Amino acid sequence: MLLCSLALSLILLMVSGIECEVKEICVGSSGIPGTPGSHGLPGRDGRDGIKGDPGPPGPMGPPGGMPGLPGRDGLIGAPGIAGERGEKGEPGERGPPGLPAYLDEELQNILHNLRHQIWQSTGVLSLQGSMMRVGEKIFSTNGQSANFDAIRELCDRVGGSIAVPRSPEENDAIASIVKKHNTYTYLGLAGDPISGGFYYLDRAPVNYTNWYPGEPRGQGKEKCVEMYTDGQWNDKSCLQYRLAICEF
Ligand code: MAN
Ligand code: CA
Repeated sequence: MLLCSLALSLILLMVSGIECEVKEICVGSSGIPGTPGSHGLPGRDGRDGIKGDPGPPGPMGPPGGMPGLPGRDGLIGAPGIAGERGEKGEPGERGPPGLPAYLDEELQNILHNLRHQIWQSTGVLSLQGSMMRVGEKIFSTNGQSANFDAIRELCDRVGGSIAVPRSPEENDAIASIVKKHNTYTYLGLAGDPISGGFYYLDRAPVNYTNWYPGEPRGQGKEKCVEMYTDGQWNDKSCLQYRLAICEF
């Protein structure tokens, strides 16, 4: 203990700048280390770390909140089905005058094609034997038989009239159809019960006949005329079934 106070005194003297003489210097062995001091106080908080990733969405909340605002309009839908056809409009104003037909190239083309198609169709129908052409007239049959009124209606319906020959050539043409089908036909003639004479259906008097010898002998009671397979005529009741032949 003495050694230490001397050493300390020496140090103190040197620090304070006071000169003095120290005559004794003591040297000893180091003592046993002291026990460690207690822990210091905790340090200050460090700086904030970097921001973390966003967390997963939370569970749906309980119902009962205020309804939200209406959403925006949706996309335009597919077009609807077409409406019913409207009424026909008023005719438009008259257009400017066209070209003379012979200078109208388009019209001439149409006419040329029409003529060609008619010519082809006529050829095909003639080959098939389903039409007989005599001059301007065409005779045709559907091969079926009916009474006089039904044949008249059939021919009217297709834009023709019941066949009636007005010349030997026309009579031959009808006769060839009758012969081919081996069935008598009615002609477009009507008997007048009063006069006993026969007329075309437009009431004009007949100017060509081909009666079978002795006919007409129905005395106004047989008001229709049939054609035999040899082309000769007979006055006959109108309710028989005869081959339907029309003329156009
Ligand atoms: C039947 C009918 C008559 C016809 C005579 C001819 O009676 O067809 O229309 O005049 O035969 O004999
Ligand atoms: Ca008769």
